[in-house]
Amino acid sequence: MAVIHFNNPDNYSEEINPAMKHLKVIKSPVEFRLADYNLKGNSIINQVRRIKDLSGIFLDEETLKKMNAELIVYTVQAWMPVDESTPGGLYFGTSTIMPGKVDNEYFMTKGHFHAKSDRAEFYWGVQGKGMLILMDRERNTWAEEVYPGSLHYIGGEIAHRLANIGSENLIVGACWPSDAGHNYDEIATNGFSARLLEVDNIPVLVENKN
Ligand code: PAN
Ligand code: ZN
Repeated sequence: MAVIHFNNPDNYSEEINPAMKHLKVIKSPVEFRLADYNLKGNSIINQVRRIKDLSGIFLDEETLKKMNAELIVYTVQAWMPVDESTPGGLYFGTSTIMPGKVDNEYFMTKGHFHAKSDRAEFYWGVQGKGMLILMDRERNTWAEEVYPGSLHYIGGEIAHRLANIGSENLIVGACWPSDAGHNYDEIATNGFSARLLEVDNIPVLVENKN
């Protein structure tokens, strides 16, 4: 019989034979702490993306090169309770995008299609002000406003990227299928067909000529 690994948010860890859970009341191994919007638990994956990791993403490469290479642009926390490529499983994550700009382009995530490209995803706004930039396979690009409580269904075959348009950290929750994977190459090569730029103090989607 399979043995599952059980870790609770206080770093408590033990192995429980599933049959032994009968009638037990236990804590989930992971907690989304509402006090600071941190994912707490033993199995959380933490990713950090700095200025130095984001060459080729922003329009103004020259300005990017002059910025502090170590400056954090965004972080991701994820709970991946099953192996990648497991059909039918789910992952939970939070993305935190810092306030800032490269010239007049808001700090944003790399953006991607899913590798299994028909896999959908939910995003929801937790804190701050942002835009979810979306692009279909015909390269039509549009954006949805992100704010605390906003809910976003990202269909399969839709590339997605988050930008922070406010002055505090933008925090966004996400839930996606464990077998979705990430295809970054297509966006790295062709970009989105529009960029979110600050024009006269407001965010505007501007056709990407590159
Ligand atoms: C999110 C993203 C996260 C970071 O969890 O992975 O916002 O963006 P990039 O992956 O484009 O750097 C998600 O969409 N997962 O599928
Ligand atoms: Zn995704």
